Amino acid sequence: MPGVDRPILFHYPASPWAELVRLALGLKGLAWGSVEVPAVCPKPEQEALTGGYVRTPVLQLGADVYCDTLAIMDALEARWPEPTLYPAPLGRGHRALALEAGGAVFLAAVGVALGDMPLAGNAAFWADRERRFGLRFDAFRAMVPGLRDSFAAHLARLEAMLADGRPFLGGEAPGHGDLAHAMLLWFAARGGPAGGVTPGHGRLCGWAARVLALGHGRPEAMTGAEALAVARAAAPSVSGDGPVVRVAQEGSFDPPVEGRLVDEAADGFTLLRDDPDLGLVAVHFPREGQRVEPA
Ligand SMILES: N[C@@H](CCC(=O)N[C@@H](CS)C(=O)NCC(=O)O)C(=O)O
Repeated sequence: MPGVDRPILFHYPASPWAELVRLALGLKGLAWGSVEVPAVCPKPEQEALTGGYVRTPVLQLGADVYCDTLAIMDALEARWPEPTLYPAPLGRGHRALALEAGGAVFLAAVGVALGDMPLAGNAAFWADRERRFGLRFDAFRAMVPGLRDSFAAHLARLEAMLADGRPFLGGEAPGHGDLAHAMLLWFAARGGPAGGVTPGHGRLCGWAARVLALGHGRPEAMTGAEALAVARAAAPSVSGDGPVVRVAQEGSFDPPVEGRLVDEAADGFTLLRDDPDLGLVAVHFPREGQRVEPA
């Protein structure tokens, strides 16, 4: 059963941020446990594991849980350093590219991907996104033409970055930044065959194909209950004591995760939760995008 030696991913097939992690698992050639969760709340097993973090994806290694792709990439890189997600010459600079993919251009990709998605038949999805992120169907639909233009401008920028014939955004090898931007194109293609890519984007198509060809490694289906059993049987990688805090995400109304702040580093921090069912669980977050408040 996957555990500390095999990562477990909570995800759903259509999730673009999960696609970023699936590609990282492909780049590293890993076998992993695949727990499929719904695209809308509730997500009982994921909530039980994280203490309330319900965004997608989440990575589990034993009794350690990584929320947000930035924390997930660091965990994969620390445990399986080769092949690296941060190849030279950019190295950790790949993170800046990845952060750009999570900024305004992400909503532009959502506009291309979901711009024609009707309310009828998708009411539960739109209600979830309005309640949790304030994304109202009507307001979103009004933004779609502008979002499509923004995404086209972004594609032109990527094409320019590849103009010297480099195979990947940072040079000869793919890294975190490539996965993040290719995930945007992968998602945008949901909205139509080409996802805004035109024949004028000569280099972009080849680059996206090379990144997506990394594949997903070797997923093995498992249930949420099996993943919880792995956490129950394992001990977290960190221990100690610290102040009780609550962590929520900027731009979302999802409930906060509460725990003792036991570890802080430049790129992220860790809460330890003493869970009545699972025992001690360490929940790791990146710095970016998190609001930390005293409980
Ligand atoms: N900054 C987060 C963004 C994650 C995110 O926005 N994920 C979307 C799905 S792709 C999400 O959580 N949507 C609501 C949901 O899946 O419940 C990360 O890097 O993981």
